[in-house]
Amino acid sequence: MSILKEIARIVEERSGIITYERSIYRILQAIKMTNDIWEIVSIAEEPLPLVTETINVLKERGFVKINNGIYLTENGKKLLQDLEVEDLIEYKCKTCNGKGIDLEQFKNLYEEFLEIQKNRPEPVREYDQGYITPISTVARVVFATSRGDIKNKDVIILGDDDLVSIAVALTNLAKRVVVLDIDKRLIDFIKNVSNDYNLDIEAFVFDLREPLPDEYVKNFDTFITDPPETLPGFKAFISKGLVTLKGERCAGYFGLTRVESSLNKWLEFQKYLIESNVVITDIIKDFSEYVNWGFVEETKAWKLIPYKKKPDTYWYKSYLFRIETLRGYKAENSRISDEAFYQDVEGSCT
Ligand code: SPD
Repeated sequence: MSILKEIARIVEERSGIITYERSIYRILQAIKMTNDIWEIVSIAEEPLPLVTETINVLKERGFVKINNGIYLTENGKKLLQDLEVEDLIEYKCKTCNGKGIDLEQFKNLYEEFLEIQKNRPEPVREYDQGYITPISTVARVVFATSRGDIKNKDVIILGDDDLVSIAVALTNLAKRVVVLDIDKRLIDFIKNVSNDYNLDIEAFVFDLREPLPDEYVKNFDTFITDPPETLPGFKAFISKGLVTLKGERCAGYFGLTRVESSLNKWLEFQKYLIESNVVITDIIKDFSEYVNWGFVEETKAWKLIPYKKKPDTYWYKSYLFRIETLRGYKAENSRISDEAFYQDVEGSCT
């Protein structure tokens, strides 16, 4: 059995996450490029518990040593040579940072948003919060605008610690902006900004586990959300989003990570979209970068990492997805059990 296969088998057995030889190869690539655990997870694009378990096995086999970082031993360096492990170089556009949009025309909007968000409420663990950088929020809105989903449209945001509602309203393009969030601190903040800047945002405290009241059903052209990454959590948020849409050829936006979801889980998410008769029109890698949240020491990730150091770069990123409803699409407006929001084996950042 090849060494990659052997390690993959052990990691899969211990972590409970499907592990491929390529998963181990990618982690070796990442270790070749950086010593920082958070960066390794980010570069490898495998769920954090799979990465940390792989590092445990590599350490047991004498391929790496841990000293406030992950370092290859002489044996480890030889392993990389034998496997001909290559660097993973991203030839990303330096102007748009890979987002694929030009923000030049929205410079003023960005500066205004940057100022407004300075006093925003900080993320709390209870609601699995963790917001994206201001530039990521503005880019999301500009991207949706470029796809024709904002101008003269009724837009709803389901869960909004990213303050997307404020950025949408600042464009002055949407017909209507509605935001629902369980966190009263956020809704109060958005309402105050809306009053101060005359933005006309309709903001309500609402627990998305509950069925949506009639006034939000079939009333919007576009929904934007950032779902929890368990399968029930994803279904819950996306089906609620679909319920809000007026009909066929309406759009939805959401982010998905590789830190908390393996490609096998992505496949489950995509199967759900197909079953719902919804099509993915766009996927953009690392579109959103998350500002490191204050409660990292309370998370499963903290317990799993092999040495304790807080992240000092934006390591947690999500891909941006755009979907469209097609004829005969299905959406469910039911009550969702709390199970939806529990972490699965791949999650670690709550
Ligand atoms: N609690 C850490 C940050 C969680 C942010 N969740 C993002 C999910 C993207 N689908």
